[in-house]
Amino acid sequence: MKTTKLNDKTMIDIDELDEKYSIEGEVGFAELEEDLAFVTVSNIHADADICLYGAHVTNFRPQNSMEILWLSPESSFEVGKPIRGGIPVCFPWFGPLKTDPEKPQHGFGRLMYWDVAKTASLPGGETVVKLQLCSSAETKAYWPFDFCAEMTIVVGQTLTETLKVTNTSDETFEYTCALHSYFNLSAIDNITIEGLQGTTYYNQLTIENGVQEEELLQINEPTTRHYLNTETPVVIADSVFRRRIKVEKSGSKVTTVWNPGEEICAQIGDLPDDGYLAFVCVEATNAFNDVICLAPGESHETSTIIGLEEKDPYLG
Ligand code: TA6
Repeated sequence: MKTTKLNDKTMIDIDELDEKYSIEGEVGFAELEEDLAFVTVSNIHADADICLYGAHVTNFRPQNSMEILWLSPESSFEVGKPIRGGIPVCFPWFGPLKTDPEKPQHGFGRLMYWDVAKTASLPGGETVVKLQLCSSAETKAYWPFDFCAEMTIVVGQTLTETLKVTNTSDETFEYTCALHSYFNLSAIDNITIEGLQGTTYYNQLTIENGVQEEELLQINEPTTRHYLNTETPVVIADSVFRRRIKVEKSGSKVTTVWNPGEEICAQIGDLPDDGYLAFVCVEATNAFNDVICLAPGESHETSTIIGLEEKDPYLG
């Protein structure tokens, strides 16, 4: 029996997961990256790895294509620390918890093992992986509410990730969240981001609002912008990788764009000093003026859909 350490009390049985949820030639379970348990998906459309710790997609590579997501070569893969890169799930709060800044930044969703609820193969060849994190004594040490969070990941030509949160308690609660995707770039200088022109953003670094006048956003300085009241798709056009990554979303009215720039990057332990050159984060966020409030029994879904734009103008 092969097991992976979850925390002091619990172990994950990889063989048992394999028996219950693997799909021959398509879905498997493995300990990758030190001791963490992953779901590995490979189908006619794409390959993806999903770490059960954090319900964290670390790789997504459509067939005949390069990796879409960026994973830090210096990421820790250790219970208690978040994975750097891929798609961290920030839940049930985004950024620091205002009422208690001692609690972990971006919540505990990325710091806990999620259960496997289902795997399935769709008629079109896509693969569905459903993970679940419901309230427990462990989550209540951070946050007092009863909830059930379900992460549905569909690996196809696009990667669709949906976080559905249900209030299973008898009181109303609020939460914030983000699907904090890191995208793999040839270099930050080679990209433009389309889809945000005319949108008001909260600049977290200057603590003021601005409106993006330019049609194309270029990142040439540290950037933490939360674009407000926007649900439009964003395209990251990379002139050297010659590809356009399309990031669509639903259930989120804030789009966050983050790149730390050189100085801050050098201070972040799990990023290489020049790591800021290799990625940009474009995130489906619910925070700021888009806090989610759920009455007992209510649910909310936040989705991000990531893929390559079919028509690639770089390729003619
Ligand atoms: O989404 C942007 C942001 O909140 C930034 O402020 C920056 O700190 C980033 O996320 C990374 O946060 P992390 O806790 O993963 O280092």
